[in-house]
Amino acid sequence: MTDYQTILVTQRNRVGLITLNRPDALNALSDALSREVLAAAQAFDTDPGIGAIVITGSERVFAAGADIKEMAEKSVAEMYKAEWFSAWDDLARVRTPVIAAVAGYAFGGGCELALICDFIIAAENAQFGQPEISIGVIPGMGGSQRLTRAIGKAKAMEMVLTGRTMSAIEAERAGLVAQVVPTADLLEVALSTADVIARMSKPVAMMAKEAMNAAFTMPLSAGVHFERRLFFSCFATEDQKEGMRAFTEKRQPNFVHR
Ligand code: CO8
Repeated sequence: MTDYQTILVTQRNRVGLITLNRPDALNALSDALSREVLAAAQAFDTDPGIGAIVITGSERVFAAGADIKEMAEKSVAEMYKAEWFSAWDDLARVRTPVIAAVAGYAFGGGCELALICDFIIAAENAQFGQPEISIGVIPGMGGSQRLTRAIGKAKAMEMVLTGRTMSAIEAERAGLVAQVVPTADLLEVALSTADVIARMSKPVAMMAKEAMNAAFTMPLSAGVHFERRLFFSCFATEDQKEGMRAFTEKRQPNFVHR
């Protein structure tokens, strides 16, 4: 596999695992890290042997935000010309399902990275926050939009304006995370959940993800129409035939991911 400096990349069965690995900087999202995460995710996305991706950090920290030291002295022109952090926009375009497995701090860009993923599984020690305002900026990786869609205006506005932290329990109650698990079990639960997804038909899982994401960009009638077209498209796959045949023959389907 490619030699990465800021992440670790492994594979278990049909699941690709990306581990943020800048322990000395609490996994701060540097420019290099953002490019490496994108490269690894895109490589998994086009790998027929991969059906789901997990992005995680360490037990102490998912990511403590964008790299403040790297950003601090940048000019507008520098950031504008480089379209700073556009790699994260490209990560949102990865079509394979992506799970964020979050333990410890998920602050600023760390929280926003988790929100870019399709859903979040949190450890009991996870803490979410958008503290950018306390260092004189605002969320810049989609937090103002995705956090608001995830948990509604009241809590999102409170978090972004005060910079306060949200515990894993509150995050589950608010609908920010799919489930909270004991910290020691986080990775295993995330990988097992990803494994369930990865055993499904990959093109159909991609279509499901695409249809779900349309809910965030389309009005209801257009979204329902879009879903119906994708539903019909499932019938062009070998896996739809296999899935429905397996049901009638009372056996497990053997998907070929085509
Ligand atoms: N960037 C760079 N370095 C960091 C960051 C960071 N975000 N967070 C921690 N570090 C470094 C510290 O500087 C320290 O390094 P050193 O040992 O060299 O001094 C090391 O990691 C350990 O950190 P602490 O000593 O602070 O550890 P604590 O356990 O005391 O505190 C905290 C942990 C509470 C997480 C604390 O580190 C903290 O508050 N970090 C910053 C959190 C923050 O403000 N995040 C938001 C950053 S801004 C952002 O994410 C905007 C995203 C949008 C960008 C879009 C651009 C287009």
